[in-house]
Amino acid sequence: MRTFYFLILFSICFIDGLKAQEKPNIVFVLIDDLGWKDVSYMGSEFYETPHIDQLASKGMIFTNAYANAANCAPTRASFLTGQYTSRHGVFTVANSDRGKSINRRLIPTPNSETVSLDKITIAEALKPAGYTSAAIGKWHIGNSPQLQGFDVGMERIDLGYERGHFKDDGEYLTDQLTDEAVKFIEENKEQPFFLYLAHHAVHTPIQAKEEIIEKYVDKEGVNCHNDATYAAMIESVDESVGSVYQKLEDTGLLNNTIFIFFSDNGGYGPKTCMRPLRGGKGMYYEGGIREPMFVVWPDKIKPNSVADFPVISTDFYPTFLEIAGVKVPSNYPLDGLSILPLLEGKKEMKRERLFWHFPAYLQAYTGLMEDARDMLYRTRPVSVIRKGDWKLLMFLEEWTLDGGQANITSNNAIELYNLKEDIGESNNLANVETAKRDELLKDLMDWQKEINAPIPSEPNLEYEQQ
Ligand SMILES: [Ca+2]
Repeated sequence: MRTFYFLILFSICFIDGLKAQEKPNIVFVLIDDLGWKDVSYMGSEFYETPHIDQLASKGMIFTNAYANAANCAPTRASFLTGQYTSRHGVFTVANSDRGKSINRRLIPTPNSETVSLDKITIAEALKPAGYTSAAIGKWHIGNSPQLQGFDVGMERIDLGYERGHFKDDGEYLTDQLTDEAVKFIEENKEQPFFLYLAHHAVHTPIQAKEEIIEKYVDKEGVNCHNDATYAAMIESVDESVGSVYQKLEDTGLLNNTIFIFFSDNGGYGPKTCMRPLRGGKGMYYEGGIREPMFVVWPDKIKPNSVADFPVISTDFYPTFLEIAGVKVPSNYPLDGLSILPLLEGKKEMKRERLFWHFPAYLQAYTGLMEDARDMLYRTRPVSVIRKGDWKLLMFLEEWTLDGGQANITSNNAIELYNLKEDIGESNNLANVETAKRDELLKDLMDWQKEINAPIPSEPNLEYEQQ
């Protein structure tokens, strides 16, 4: 009889253990401002990223992966909430009226710097499935990770960093965040976890470890990839990715962990470039929003696979829920789609369109400004759609103030590109492919209405009266 009870007890524990193990761990590594070509597997001949390259070859590389915005906070807000910017109101970083007032034709939409606590973050949504979550590194959306459902929140200020990547004692932020991530994996290896490791690298200030910088000082630059300190910063990120992955291997968690590598916006124009893509951080051309991305999941994803289908950072939320076997929270709209079909080898998903909405201004800086629409701003208020190979940008100053649809052939409000033939967005087809233009424009305006996207319409008197 006693043996019988032991057997039952043993079975229950065993089945419970299995259940826990069945839920895959999720590791999401987000780099700050890393450009589309800022890793060697994407073609850079100057930056060296051996760990990242090796990992990318073990999984699936995404060639058309997008951030939800061209700068930091909105992409992070969209990743964590699963929603497009119009739903959470974090459109940009800090104020939306950047640059000189006399150069702005519209009063932009006010920006929210905080994601409301009403939102159900991905950490909150994973909780019912038994996940322990950690947000380590850059947060940037107000409140704290703990108030938004994370069990562990470790921001740079908690590690003694005010600004910059070095502490007085010489400690380097990328390394310390890596140590925290490794510690979290060790402490949580017995139950399913979600680790969101958000590096502050390679955001300004551009600072790196001397011994790594030295390696690049005499190395010959290749076009716009030539800054030794920036390269050294990237190499420290590469070491971090290697260490985290090594920890998963050492703890035996590798086969049951999905590992994602991503960046929050395009590379920083003064230090790097995304050629052949046009533009960089802050612009809504491809260089500002297309990201290096790969996913490794040893038992599920074929090594050396490639996905060309367009995906976006709001897709991670439903992907994680599907992986964890959790239902979408009720009455909570999600704008993304699970990419699991792509990870399983399908070439397409049931989605035709991606959207962006940026009712704000980002001032110019030196670097890549030759790619901008004008020299004063990286971007002015703009709304964007990608559909198939086509991409349309609707510039809201001209659209709102210069006659919209009625003057569409002359007001220069619309740019249309065929990304398949013109990945550098150099040939505006708005007045050539007019049927395609009207089709995408209608889709975009229908979406703006549906999602209640704020369209700035009030003219800026300071501009008008100059
Ligand atoms: Ca960023």
